[in-house]
Amino acid sequence: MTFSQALLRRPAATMVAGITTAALGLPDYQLALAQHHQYDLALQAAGLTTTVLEALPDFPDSVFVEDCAVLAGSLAVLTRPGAGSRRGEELAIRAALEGIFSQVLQIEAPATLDGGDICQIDDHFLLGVSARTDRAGAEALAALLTEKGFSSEPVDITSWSGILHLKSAINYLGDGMLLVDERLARHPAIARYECILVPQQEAYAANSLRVNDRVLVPAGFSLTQKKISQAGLRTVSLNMSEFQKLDGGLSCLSLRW
Ligand code: CIR
Repeated sequence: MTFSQALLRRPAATMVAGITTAALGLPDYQLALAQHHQYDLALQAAGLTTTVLEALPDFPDSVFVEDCAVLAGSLAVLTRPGAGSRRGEELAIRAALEGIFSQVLQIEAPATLDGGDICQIDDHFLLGVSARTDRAGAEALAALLTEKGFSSEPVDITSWSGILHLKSAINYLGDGMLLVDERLARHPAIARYECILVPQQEAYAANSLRVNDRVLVPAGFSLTQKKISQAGLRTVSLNMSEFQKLDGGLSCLSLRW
């Protein structure tokens, strides 16, 4: 898939109050701003035009825009985030998508869905069912995707402890290759692809991001970076420490199309 655009949101100073399960301490806001800027530049270097929306101080986790929408061709689906404190972020992104996508639909209450649970593999979507995305949310999205000619299947991750979203553990690298947390490699929805396994001590790096001719990899995960390079893909490493403190990874910081 070739990407030409990305939508980001500037971190808010309130991000220090974001939801987290990581015991890595509070994020340093100034460092987060600098890392966010480097991320923006990395997308631009990969050929994307980026739009950075204003910070939303009322929503500490709003920098993780990926969770607010799912993009599929000319369709944008606003999500209904599973965490109560994040509900409303999706409405703040609507205007930015309406000018671009011919159809902007919405996951309706009481279903919940986070974009981080949705992994697109060419014309097929894996729909993570998690603590954030419920079955009704996955089914509602599946129905909208079917109408647009995409196939999908649910992947229940509720029994996999320590994995927030499906894409915390599985990301598509293009050319039929999945980057997968090694603990999940045997899942039937995953095992049918060529998998690059991420060792458990580098689990955070399973959220690396293919953008056009390169893969963005979080800095400090050399085993995973080497495996991706050995698969013939160019890697670019980015420091993500302040977002990792909030359980957020490279894919979470943008919507791409
Ligand atoms: C949250 O718990 O919702 C945020 N602190 C992190 C969201 C990360 N988003 C993603 O994986 N797509």
